[in-house]
Amino acid sequence: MKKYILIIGACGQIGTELTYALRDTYGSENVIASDIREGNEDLMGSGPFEILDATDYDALEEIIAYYQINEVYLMAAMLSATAEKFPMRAWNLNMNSLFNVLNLGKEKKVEKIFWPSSIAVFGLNTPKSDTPQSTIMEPSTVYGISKQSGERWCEYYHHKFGVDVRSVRYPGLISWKTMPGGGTTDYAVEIYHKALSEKKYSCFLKADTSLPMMFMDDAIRATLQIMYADAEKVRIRSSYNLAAMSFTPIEIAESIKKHIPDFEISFMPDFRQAIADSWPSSIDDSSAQKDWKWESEFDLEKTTEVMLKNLGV
Ligand code: AKB
Repeated sequence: MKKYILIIGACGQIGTELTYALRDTYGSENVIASDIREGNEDLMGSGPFEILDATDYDALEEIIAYYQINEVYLMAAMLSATAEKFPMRAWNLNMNSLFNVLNLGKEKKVEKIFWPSSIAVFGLNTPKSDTPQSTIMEPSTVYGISKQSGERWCEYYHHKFGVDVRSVRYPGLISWKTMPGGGTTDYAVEIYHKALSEKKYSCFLKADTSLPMMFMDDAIRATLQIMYADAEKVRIRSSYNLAAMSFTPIEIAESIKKHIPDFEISFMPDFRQAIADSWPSSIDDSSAQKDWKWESEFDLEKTTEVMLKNLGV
C-alpha cells in the first residue's frame, strides 16, 4: 500500500529536517508538511504544505482524509522555557494535539503515529547520571508534565485500542538548518551562531551544567528507525530513552575554541537554570539499543565541526 505521510509542526527545528528526510525517501508529493504558520521557502517549495492548527480536530481530520494519510508525525509542541511563561497554552497545545492524533489512530483513520517525548519527563528525584529507562519521574515543569502525561496516554491507547504509536525521549537537539525555539537546551545551538558572528556568547546556564544532547542527523535517524522497526520490536509504547552525548557549556565552548581560538564565553544564568538542574545529566538508552538497534554517530567534536562548517560563511 502507498504511504502518505503528514508532518504536523513541519516548520520547527525537528519538523523541517524530518520533512526533508521523509521527502527524500518517499517522494515529495507523498509527504505533506503542515504548521500553524508558514515556514522557510525551501521547505514550503519542496512539496505539499498546509496551514494547520493541531488542536483543531476537524481541520486535522479533513487533511487526513483529503491526502489519504496513513502515517502522522506530531512535532508541534510548546517547549520547556516558553511553557513556563504560558502554562495553560502549553498544556492545551501539547495535550489536545496528542489526543487528536491518538483518537484518529483509535478510529483507524491513521495507521502509525510518531510523537516525541523528552528528557523533561524526569525530575529532581530521578537518578541524574545514566538515567534508566524506567525510574522515578517527577517532572517539575509544565512541559515535562505534559510529556509525562503524553507518555502514559500513548501507552494506554496502544494497549487499550491497538494504536501503533511510537516515541523517543529526545535530549537537547543541535542543528544548523532551523533554529530551536523556547527550549532550555537552545543555548547549544545559539552558541555556534554567536561564536561565528561575534566571537563571544553569554550563556543562560552555569558553566558546569551537564545535559544530554544530540546532533539532528542522529535524532532524525532514530525517529525513522523506530518508525520502521517491526511492531513487535517496539516493546515500549510510552517512550524510549535516547542518548548520544552529554556536555556542559564550558565543554562546548572548549570544543568551539579549537576552531575559533579567540571565542569567549560568559555566564548569566536565568530561570532556565532551575529547569536544567531538574533534568538528567546523562541517559541510559540500552533499551533502544537492544530493541531496535539504536546507535548514535555524532559526538561533541564531530557536531562542532559540522555546525561550524555549515553555519560559517
Ligand atoms: C527543551 O529544552 O525544552 C527541549 C527538550 C529537551 O525537550 N529541547
